Amino acid sequence: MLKKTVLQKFDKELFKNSVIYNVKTLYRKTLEEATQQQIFQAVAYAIKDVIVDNWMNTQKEYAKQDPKTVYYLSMEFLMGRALGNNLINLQAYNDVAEALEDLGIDINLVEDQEPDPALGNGGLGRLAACFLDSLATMGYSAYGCGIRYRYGMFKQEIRDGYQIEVPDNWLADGNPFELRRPEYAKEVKFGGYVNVYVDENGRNNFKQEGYQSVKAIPYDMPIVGYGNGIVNTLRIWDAEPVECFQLESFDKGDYQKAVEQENLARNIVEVLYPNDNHYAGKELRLKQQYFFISASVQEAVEKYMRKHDDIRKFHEKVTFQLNDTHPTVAIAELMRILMDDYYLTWDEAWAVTTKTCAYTNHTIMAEALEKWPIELFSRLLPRIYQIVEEINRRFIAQVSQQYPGDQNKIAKMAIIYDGQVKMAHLAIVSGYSVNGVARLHTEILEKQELRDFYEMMPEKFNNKTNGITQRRFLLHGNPLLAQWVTDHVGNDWITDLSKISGLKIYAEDEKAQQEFMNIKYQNKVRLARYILEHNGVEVDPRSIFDVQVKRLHEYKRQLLNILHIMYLYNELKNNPQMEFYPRTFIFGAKAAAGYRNAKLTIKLINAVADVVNNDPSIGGKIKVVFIEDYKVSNAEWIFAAADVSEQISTASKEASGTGNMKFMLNGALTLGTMDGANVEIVEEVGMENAFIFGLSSDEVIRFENYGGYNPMDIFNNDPDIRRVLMQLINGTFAPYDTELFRPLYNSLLNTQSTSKADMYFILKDFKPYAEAQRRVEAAYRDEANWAKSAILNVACSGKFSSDRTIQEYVDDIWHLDKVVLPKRG
Ligand code: 26V
Repeated sequence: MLKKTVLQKFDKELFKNSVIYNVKTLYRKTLEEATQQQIFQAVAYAIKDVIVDNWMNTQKEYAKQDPKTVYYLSMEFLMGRALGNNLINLQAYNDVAEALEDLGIDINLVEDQEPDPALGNGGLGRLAACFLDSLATMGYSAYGCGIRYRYGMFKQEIRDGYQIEVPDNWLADGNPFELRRPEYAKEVKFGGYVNVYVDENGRNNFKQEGYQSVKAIPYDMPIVGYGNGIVNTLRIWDAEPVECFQLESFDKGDYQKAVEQENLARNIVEVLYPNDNHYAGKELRLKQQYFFISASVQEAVEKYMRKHDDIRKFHEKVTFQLNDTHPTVAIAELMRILMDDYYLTWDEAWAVTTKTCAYTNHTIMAEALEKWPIELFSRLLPRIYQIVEEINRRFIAQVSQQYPGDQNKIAKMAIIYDGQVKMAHLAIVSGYSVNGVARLHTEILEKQELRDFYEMMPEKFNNKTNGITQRRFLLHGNPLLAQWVTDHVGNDWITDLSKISGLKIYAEDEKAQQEFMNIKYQNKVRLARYILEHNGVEVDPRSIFDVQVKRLHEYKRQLLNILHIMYLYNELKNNPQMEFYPRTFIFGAKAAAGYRNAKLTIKLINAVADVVNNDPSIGGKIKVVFIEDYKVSNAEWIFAAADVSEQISTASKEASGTGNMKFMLNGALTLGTMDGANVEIVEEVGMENAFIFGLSSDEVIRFENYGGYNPMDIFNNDPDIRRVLMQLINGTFAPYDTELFRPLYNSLLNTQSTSKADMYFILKDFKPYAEAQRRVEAAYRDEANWAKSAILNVACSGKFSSDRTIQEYVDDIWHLDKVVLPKRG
């Protein structure tokens, strides 16, 4: 096809020719005739051409150097668009933008043609994507292993203020960056029964029979390291029916089975479960888990055996990181392969497995804990269930030995108990590492949620505070600020974010402050344009942009935010002359499709927006905007434009948060509780450069354990709060249906609802929040001081790079070897 370019020396003419050539051969068109989508495809293929060279070279070098490899096993990878990110990491973004300009093409429009690959829900999936970026950039051999969902996270449309879920057919135009690898297909078996045969050596051989199977086909996506020529692989598995029958020889049973197998293959990778933090116990979900895990583990073992002869040393070259409990069947699958395919004894297989698997916990929310009914688990995965039973039997024996006669310990710690398989317990018992995702979160795991396990095996527990990639969330998302940072401290921050601390000396520099505020203003203009285009709402870029973007969940307390806006609106109506700095409240959030209160909160936000935005009597001082379809691509613009970062979860509930870090990196000030990584953010930047309020996690946990909180007391004693709550049920924001928001009212006050009243302490934290918001306003009025705080936030964000996080995983858990590619000519 085309002569290959070497990445360091970008050849503009060659690239332009490549785009023109691709448009011709892909679509039989000239550039002038091609659609925007076709131009995107042509550009993407031209870039892929460069990437594939580096990809081959990297994998060849890995084969030669044979470094230890991490397999990051995850049900979710929230990658976001690839084109812009690949250009950034190839250090070719500006060159390509220029080359396209020569052709009369705007790179932004080309990027905008790419569907946002949204194979994840929220924090957990986006963290996986940031980790892959860091692993490649730092030269570590790594695979991401996941599922190639046909439909990713639904697209959100807002109609009449309600969320509508629209299917996300992200593969409709094809994915130019992926590579189908049928030669690495694997068979995955479900159901049937297990027979034991004694072989000629007198060994028991376990064989699954009468099963249905699915063929797993891997698709590889390149993960481009920044400026180092390294390209790792995200391997996502598609399902196809196994082709194994001749139609003539079908008897009735065979035919039935063939149809069932085909349906299994069709269904299994159809759609990402759009639940975040809520376990539903769906059979198809367990099928998805075993499907991608079995294929990934099989491939990891085969790849290892292609180069090594002793499977007993597998753990010296391979480690599996389990992204939450979703991939935990990997433990039993590895045991199965080692025993049934490689004839290791139980003890030998256990020795390998327990040195290979490590588990990350991402939430303490009880409703997210995965517990599979024995009936379902053993029916779907009969051999895997046998192995889990044996792990459980041996573990219980160990607990009984250590705590003789303590039945309660067994009840609390068993892997199989009360008719259920508890995946977190399996992961903790069978892995060599258990980590939380922020210091506070890990402490809560050790002292509360996983206390029994921590006491029994403290050496496994460790903290890995999350991080984010500055390449996507500053260099790509905020080019103006990125350039400004580079102008002041050089460009080392791109691969070593600790270098950004060099900005500290400019925090009080008047010129720097003005430049910073000017950049923020331009980013606010960019977002305002997006909002006008997509929402039809006009917002003033001179107002304070106060932003809460994240999944919608009661514990994240978007409801607190909107109730406070209702309160502010009441204040302004009461006293139109009061001092009030204009504010734009920006929300973005998807709600799980079946989560009633979450969806109703979206409706409430939009209902309040309708009233407030159209009330001339407040003179446009408050604007409320709900950004439709919050996703990685618009997130980049939102972070860049934010003044205030709302991180207001009920203390103890948000394991870490990573949005909080993206805001900080972009110079927004945190308004938040002492929860998750907020604690560490404040530790880095200083209390005086953030707005902290509300109950502490200890206080929340004390109320939860010992009672003593009654929201009705607050309702009765505080007229401001009472007024706001009454407005939920008197038609102020829903004159056509006064009962519309009753469930939200009930969740705060009423014991009619099934759960406790105000479980998330919204009323308790309301006045402290309002007071913190007053501090925000006062601070913003002092522009120089605000700029100083904002610059310090950027300067102190170094710790929150996922590069730092990954280095800690490497040092404490994975022990990977760093790979440096030899220089190429
Ligand atoms: C959990 C479940 C439970 C079973 C059903 C489907 C499903 C899908 C996703 C999840 C993940 C919930 C956990 C999660 O996303 N945790 C978030 O992880 C972030 C990265 O560590 C962290 O920053 C957030 O605080 C935490 O909420």
